Amino acid sequence: MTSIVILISGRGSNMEAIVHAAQKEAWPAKIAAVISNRPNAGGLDFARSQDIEAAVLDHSQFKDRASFDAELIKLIDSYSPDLVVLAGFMRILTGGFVKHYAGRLLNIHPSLLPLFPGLHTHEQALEAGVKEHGATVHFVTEALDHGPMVIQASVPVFPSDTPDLLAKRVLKQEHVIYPRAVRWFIDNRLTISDNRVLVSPPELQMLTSTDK
Ligand code: NHR
Ligand code: GAR
Repeated sequence: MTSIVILISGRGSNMEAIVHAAQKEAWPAKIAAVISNRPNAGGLDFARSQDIEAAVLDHSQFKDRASFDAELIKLIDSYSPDLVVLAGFMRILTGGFVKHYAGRLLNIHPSLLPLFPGLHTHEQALEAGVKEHGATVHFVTEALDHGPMVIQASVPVFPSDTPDLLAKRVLKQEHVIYPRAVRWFIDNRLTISDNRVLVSPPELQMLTSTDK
């Protein structure tokens, strides 16, 4: 049984997609806890409704990033996870934290990395005038949004798009690729070699959506 801890900051729809996939496909995994750095994150209620332990560690109560991360490690490790999943978690993590979970820490970023790291990716994409955009699941390393990529999904960008419309189109694909990536991890199908992630047996690591 793989033990998973999911970190959120808000709505938690990616967390929900993972929980639903785990139930539907009867994963040999247990979501041991959902932890939010924001006390009022909507995703906490969903976790509780599924009888998943929901915990809060409010970053604003800590004097610096290092002390928050140290306490977060303690809290996460009390659930002995094999995998830690960042699902809309909005705090940059220190090198110490990232090292502690090396090879077992995943994030989903709403862009086709290495394009548009950081925040406000949909605005960045519209500003740049790209004709496709998307999302990336990657292993987390200290360099923000630069870890080895597990799977990506692309969506078209239309002239009539707004950041909100584009975000919705991307989010729908996030809910496809994040559960898939976590499932690959659970099934021991991922290896990192030379900063690249291989899936074995091979499967497409790039999905192309043509949704409006
Ligand atoms: N930490 C490390 N070391 N490496 C990564 O790749 C990380 C990470 C922490 C979070 C998610 C990431 C994203 O997918 C992530 C990847 C937050 C910020 C940010 O600037 C940037 C990227 C990501 C998450 N956060 C502000 C901060 O000062 C706070 C913003 C807020 O609270 O709204 O931490 O995009
Ligand atoms: C998602 O689009 C996720 O990719 C993005 O925030 C949204 C969270 O939605 N993550 C980041 O921007 C990380 N900086 P959710 O809470 O409904 O999963």
